[in-house]
Amino acid sequence: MHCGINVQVENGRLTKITGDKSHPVGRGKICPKGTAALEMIYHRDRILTPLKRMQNGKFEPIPYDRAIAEIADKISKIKDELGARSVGAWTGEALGFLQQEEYARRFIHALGSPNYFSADSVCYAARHIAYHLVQGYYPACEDYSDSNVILIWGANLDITHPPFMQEVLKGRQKGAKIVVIDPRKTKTERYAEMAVRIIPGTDGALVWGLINHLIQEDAYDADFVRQYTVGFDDFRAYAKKFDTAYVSRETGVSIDTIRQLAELIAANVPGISQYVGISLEHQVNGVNVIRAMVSLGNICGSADIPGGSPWPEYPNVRSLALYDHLPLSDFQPIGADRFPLLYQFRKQCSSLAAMDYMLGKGNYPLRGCIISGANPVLTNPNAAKVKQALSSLDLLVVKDLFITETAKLAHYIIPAASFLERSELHYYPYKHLAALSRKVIEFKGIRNEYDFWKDLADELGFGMRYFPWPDETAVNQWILEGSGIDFKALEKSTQGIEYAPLRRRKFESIPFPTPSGRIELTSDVTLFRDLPSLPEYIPPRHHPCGKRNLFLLATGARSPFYYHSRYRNIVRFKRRNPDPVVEINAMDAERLSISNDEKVRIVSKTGELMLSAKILKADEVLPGILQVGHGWDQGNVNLLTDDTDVDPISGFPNLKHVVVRLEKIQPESIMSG
Ligand SMILES: Nc1nc2c(c(=O)[nH]1)N[C@H]1C(S)=C(S)[C@@H](COP(=O)(O)OP(=O)(O)OC[C@H]3O[C@@H](n4cnc5c(=O)[nH]c(N)nc54)[C@H](O)[C@@H]3O)O[C@H]1N2
Ligand SMILES: Nc1nc2c(c(=O)[nH]1)N[C@H]1C(S)=C(S)[C@@H](COP(=O)(O)OP(=O)(O)OC[C@H]3O[C@@H](n4cnc5c(=O)[nH]c(N)nc54)[C@H](O)[C@@H]3O)O[C@H]1N2
Ligand SMILES: [Mo]
Repeated sequence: MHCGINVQVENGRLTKITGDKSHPVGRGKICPKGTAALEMIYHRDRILTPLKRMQNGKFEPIPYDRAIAEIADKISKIKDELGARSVGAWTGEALGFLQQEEYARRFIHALGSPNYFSADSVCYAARHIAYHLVQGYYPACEDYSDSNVILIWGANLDITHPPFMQEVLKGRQKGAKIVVIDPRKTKTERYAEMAVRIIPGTDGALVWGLINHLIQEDAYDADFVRQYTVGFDDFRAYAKKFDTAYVSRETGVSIDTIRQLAELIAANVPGISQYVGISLEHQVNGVNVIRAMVSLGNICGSADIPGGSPWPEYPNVRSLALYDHLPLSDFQPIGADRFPLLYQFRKQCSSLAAMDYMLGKGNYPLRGCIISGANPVLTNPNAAKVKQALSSLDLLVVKDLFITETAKLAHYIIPAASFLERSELHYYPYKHLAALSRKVIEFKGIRNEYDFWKDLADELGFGMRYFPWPDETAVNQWILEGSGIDFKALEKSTQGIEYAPLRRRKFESIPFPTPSGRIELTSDVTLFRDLPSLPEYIPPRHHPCGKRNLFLLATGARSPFYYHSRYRNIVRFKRRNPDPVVEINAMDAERLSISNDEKVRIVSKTGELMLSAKILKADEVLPGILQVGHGWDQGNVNLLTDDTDVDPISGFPNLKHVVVRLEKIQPESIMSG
């Protein structure tokens, strides 16, 4: 979350990490994972030398230079035989979404391949597309501290985004009402005025119901809508379908609660802010549901006002990516045919489609892949297929701190440098701040991300042209050149530098950054193939909810101690959170005579998994819903998720309403009981 931290280094070794009270993000608070970075960085399992998988399947150490030479050689072979696009690069959540990922994008384009993948195929890109379609920007952190009502949709900010939660709590202190919409009780709910338990996958119906109420009651901001939006007539006509009775049937939320929520919003227009969590992206209707949510905020008139949804301005910095010079769009970026918006808006190839290309089911073969900072065997849907696809490659390189489930499939494992072993630029667009994090330690022989891509590029003969900078400091200076942000000042500043003053109500003087220059309640379909002009709600195909032993499985609710598959090797965390469990409502457990800690089997269309049951109180989760966290190597929930059940616009997988059967391990005991 880019929280400000202070690190103490003694004789070249980190000794302490504390929150930096002067830093505008986090203000000195850090989560358990912040201090645990020490244990992660000096962990005895950390890989300190490159490894090569031998014919007998065992990994042997190999000198770094030799590893780079062999990898470059294999890349060249694939390129000569099949073309550069048969090689891809993939970066994960551990590297963030700016500078570090741009090295990989730059490298793969310089090689001549359009195929860059990242965790973006399952995170963030869907909301990026949705927000940009409606208003042309993504606010990240809405102006919670000055809001009247804060709607938190399918997110657990208290655990997942502590800096944003601080803003929410500031708002609450000033009287803001917090509403949490979630099928389960969360830590964030402690602060909520209203907790709305919703059937996963049905948020779209609730949003439209709220929109309908606001319009029917004339409680929306009609002046703003008239002056600054397009498509309102169609939007209003469509909203009429969502009467309270229908919405209640669809979402499982009572008519009273829907009314109460609608009235709360109506009474507090325009000071409405929202947080749209990952759960919305992991629905098969994700982009459109989020478009509807963004539209709800906009008809309230909350765009770019204090207490609403700010329109951030970005610094005018240089991009390391080569899309302007080497677009390579004619080379069929993987997934761009099926999910053109994913490519158009985020320049992302679909990592789900990549698996098909690896398995020979794409338009051309993908035979080589370099993965850094990701662990897709545990984090991408349909884990069995991911494993099979990655194992089938001619070249798989994994750069990581540890031998992960993904690294085990690699031909070469390259040791990674952690975030404290690099220097990089950070931007906080909602605060208009730029900051520089410093390299504070070094492990002999371990190359950071920039050095690694540069080394490979040098070996392949395009280093001089595309990676000319001797080190990351030179890269940082180049990125900032001409931006007005002074590198020297940034180096000295611990709190970041404001790159532009915060301004509000910019739409009064400049058009919104959409094709029409207005908020687009409907999108111009001719621009976007396959996109309904209205953000329509398509009910998820199944509502089994508690019928016999059929359930909807939501996956991936975050734990405070883990970050996806990371930190599982931190002993004190493992002790508190030792095993994956399946959460189940007490009434369902009783109905199926399942007791706490009992091992049960979960079966989906894709696979099956045995886990211990954790029974939640009847009011802590809706009946008919199961929840399992992701990132466990033993008990990988992505064995159950389906890579073909996707949002047709973003290509994102359904990870939040997977239909499953729950079975007792000995079925005869159910029959006799
Ligand atoms: N500690 C920790 N923090 C993290 C991460 C981590 O792994 N660990 N990961 C980071 C990343 S990459 C991300 S993307 C964010 C995610 O952060 P958030 O968006 O806050 O996601 P979660 O914490 O998983 O919370 C999702 C909530 O949605 C609920 N939910 C499930 N299905 C539905 C549904 O259909 N509708 C609604 N309304 N709710 C639903 C779940 O019960 C759960 O409580 O967290 C980031 N922060
Ligand atoms: N079922 C289900 N699956 C999900 C989700 C869900 O909710 N449900 N959430 C999805 C989401 S939102 C996301 S963002 C993805 C995340 O998916 P991934 O990006 O695959 O995330 P991680 O498991 O955190 O993998 C990060 C890897 O990088 C390594 N690493 C740590 N620091 C560094 C570094 O500095 N350099 C390098 N090179 N490596 C480093 C870690 O050891 C770890 O192996 O998971 C997705 N998967
Ligand atoms: Mo994510």
